[in-house]
Amino acid sequence: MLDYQKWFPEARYGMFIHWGLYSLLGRGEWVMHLDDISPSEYNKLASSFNPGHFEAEKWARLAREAGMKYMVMTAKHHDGFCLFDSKYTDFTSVKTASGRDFVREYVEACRNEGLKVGIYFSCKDWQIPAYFQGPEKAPEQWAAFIEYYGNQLTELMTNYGKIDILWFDGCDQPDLSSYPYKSFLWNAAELEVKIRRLQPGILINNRSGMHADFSTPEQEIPRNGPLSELRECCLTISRSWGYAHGDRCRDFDSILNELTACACNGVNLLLNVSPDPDGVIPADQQNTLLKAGSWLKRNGEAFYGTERQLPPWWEYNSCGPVSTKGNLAYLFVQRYPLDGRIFLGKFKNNFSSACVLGSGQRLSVFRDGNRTVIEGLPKEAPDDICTVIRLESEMALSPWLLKK
Ligand code: H79
Repeated sequence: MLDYQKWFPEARYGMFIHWGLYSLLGRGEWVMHLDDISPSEYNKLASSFNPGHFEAEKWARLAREAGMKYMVMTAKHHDGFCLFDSKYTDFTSVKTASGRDFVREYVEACRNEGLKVGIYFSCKDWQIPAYFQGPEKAPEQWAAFIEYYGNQLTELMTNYGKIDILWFDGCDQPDLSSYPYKSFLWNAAELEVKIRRLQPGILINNRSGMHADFSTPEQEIPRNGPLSELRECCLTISRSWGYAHGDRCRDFDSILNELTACACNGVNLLLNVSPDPDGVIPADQQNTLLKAGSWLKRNGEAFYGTERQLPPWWEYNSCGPVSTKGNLAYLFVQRYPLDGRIFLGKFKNNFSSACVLGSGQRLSVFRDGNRTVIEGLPKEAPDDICTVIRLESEMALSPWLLKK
């Protein structure tokens, strides 16, 4: 890991926000494509996109209270509507009904709350005919499209102060969806030099053909892959990314499972919320996030900055999975023992001490042949959501120290 990347696994948890013109229709962010709405019809939405209750500060405060350390907002999604001021198009929130630069309000709110700032930018743009024609059928128009998109990136990288993450998406083209030279298609090499010059230390995801700082598995937590790679899994808190009527939020337990799985696998979690057209994050989404936040306040040490030192099957202990950090192991007790005893049959390490994370209550830990035994847990689980036990080992917890 390079120095400038080190904050990322420490931060571990971010808020993804899908919000734009499509939010008005309440059928997700792909509605223009899925409902086959023409640009001339779709673009009329801009005249009623004027959220009365948009307060970026509220989003950022919620993210902080939820235990998140960074945010990523859709500056432009596939529909091409820009939530920032652009010289190169009128199809922006600044030049339509609201007259507001939502990206500016958002970056300021992030900084006020001490959160790192991420910008999502879609290469795909359904407003631009050349995008559909592609570079082979319409080379000149494609070149102009690439210039347009490059200019907008320059605006985003210049006009909003320090940006910590650039999150590309949709960098494909209908006829060339399996085109092997993505970086050539999107002029990535040249743009990357410009972006990294304008924003030294920025992290760029792996979806544009640019040199990637981290990979971005979507809707799944990776259990394998190289130990050294920085990874961030993006998940929706409901079914949809963009706001959808009647889309119920997942319950807190399922989010807790994702948090622990990310901790155990050393993967960042970018959890998506879907503000309504008025700019309000639905109440059920807020509740789930805040519940997770209060659990993380007590147990965050087992989550932030953990490393994947253990093989994936390490998630299977009789009481629950384990995350690790240096010579520390954190046991997520999903199945709380009736008799106050826990057995671990897979570690070769000797543990020198054990305690309940959160309360600090000491537990006894000893070796019984090949297994580790933890004793002295109270009858009632100390944490009503999920108790975590902190184990200190004499040496680093590496896979080669495990029993086969
Ligand atoms: O921004 C979110 C998605 O809109 C975007 N990436 C995340 C972060 C994305 N773009 N493309 N894809 C995901 C893959 C394409 C999925 C599709 Fe579909 C399957 C497009 C149409 C069918 C998913 C399901 C989108 C609409 C229905």
